[in-house]
Amino acid sequence: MTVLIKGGTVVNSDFSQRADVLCEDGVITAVGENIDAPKGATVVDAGGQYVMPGGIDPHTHMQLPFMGTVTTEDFYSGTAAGLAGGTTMIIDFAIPAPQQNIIEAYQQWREWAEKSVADYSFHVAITWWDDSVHADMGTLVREHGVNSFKHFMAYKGAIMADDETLVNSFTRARELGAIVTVHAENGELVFRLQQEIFEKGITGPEGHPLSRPPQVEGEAANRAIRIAEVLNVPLYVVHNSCKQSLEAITRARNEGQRVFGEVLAGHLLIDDSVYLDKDFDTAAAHVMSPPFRSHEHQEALWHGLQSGNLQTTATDHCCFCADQKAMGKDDFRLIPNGTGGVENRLEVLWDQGVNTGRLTMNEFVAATSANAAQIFNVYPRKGSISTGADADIVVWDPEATKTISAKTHHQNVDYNIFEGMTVKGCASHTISRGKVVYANGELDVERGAGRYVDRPAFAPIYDALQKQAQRKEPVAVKR
Ligand code: URQ
Ligand code: ZN
Ligand code: ZN
Repeated sequence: MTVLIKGGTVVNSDFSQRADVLCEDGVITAVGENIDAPKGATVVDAGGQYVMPGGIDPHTHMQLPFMGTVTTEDFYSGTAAGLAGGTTMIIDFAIPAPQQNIIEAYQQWREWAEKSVADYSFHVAITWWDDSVHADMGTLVREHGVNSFKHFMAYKGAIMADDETLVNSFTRARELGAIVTVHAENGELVFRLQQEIFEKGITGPEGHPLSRPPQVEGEAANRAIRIAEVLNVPLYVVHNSCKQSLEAITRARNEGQRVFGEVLAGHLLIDDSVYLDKDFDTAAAHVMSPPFRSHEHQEALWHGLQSGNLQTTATDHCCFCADQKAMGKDDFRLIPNGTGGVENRLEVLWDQGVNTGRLTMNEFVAATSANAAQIFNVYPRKGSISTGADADIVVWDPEATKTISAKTHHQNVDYNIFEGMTVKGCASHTISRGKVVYANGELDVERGAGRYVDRPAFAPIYDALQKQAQRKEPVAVKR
């Protein structure tokens, strides 16, 4: 399969250039002016458009069993919806139940993901601890291309990792040259506040944000940062929603600690007024954790992206339909937590980020693709328009407009948190592994065409430092 993308402007995270892009057998083989189309090539006219690395969404939950039900989006429909919005890779989560063998869980998710139509990878959650978890983390790094381990500091009584688990897992990750990631909310405080609020008689969705105030997130983010600092392991904080967690990350980064922050498209654009909607379905559709916050936090999060203290954007695509959300009709604690967005992330961030001047196009590429590729160690294979990179590309029409709606989206869910938003700038073509899979509003995907992406560990700093101690000479540890 040969595709020539002609007449566009290539936009990478670090530079832009007028250039054609030639893709052969799934790989970018040439980037430059006036490339002639080889015989039989598919030619995409990118005149007046931008040619960017396909989006990488580092935080999704396709067909996740959670809170007594399963998300409605599976790996086939979810990766297809991503392609319709210019996202060509997701990093999802294998989440073992407590006491479940972590490799068994990883294999289960690998099986579920075989139907994907775009590339995917997995963070593996550490939800419990014993010697087998210690050993299996090593197997996952060495034999399965896992370089990131997730820890939910919330969800007490389910998948919450206590401090002992955090310390054990963070220590092990450092030995293996892996990065640790956290869902930063203090699960004990959430549990207590949920009880108090429910017992006061607040049972509707409006109780959800009241039980998870920003302070609860700021405390957990800072705790994870301090533990990572003492144990000398790189840390990635997922779905920062508030000033408090951003301040904790900013302080650590200013002191040279290797901490990264993610922000969701939803948390940048949507505020907590959604929980006051009198319609249960509308309010419940927005129940996710951390919750949407008051407007002051959105501005702070944009500043976090602009300042470089937040590096990536994601969606935390975790979809439940109205009948599932209704499980919490009389008790907000039972509303399955999660919202969608994998199809809309790039277009809403372009509209509210680039069109408003908050972000340059290059910063947009960094925040939607390149930074995630670098942090999770798949750059420049992913996240770059360059010779030798995978041909995962989005052709972006800055003049095209669309109005987002659940009535027309490709996501398998009956609600869209960006419902009614009109955006200017969206994908006209998406190329996945060198094939045109989305063009002019139509998907042309193949079940199972997506591939699992191995993510190599970083230099096992600990081993290097151990050897250095024995050799008494400086060690140049490649990151
Ligand atoms: O916490 C998460 O990231 C998963 C369980 C999705 N749900 C959510 O509310 N964020
Ligand atoms: Zn989370
Ligand atoms: Zn999540």
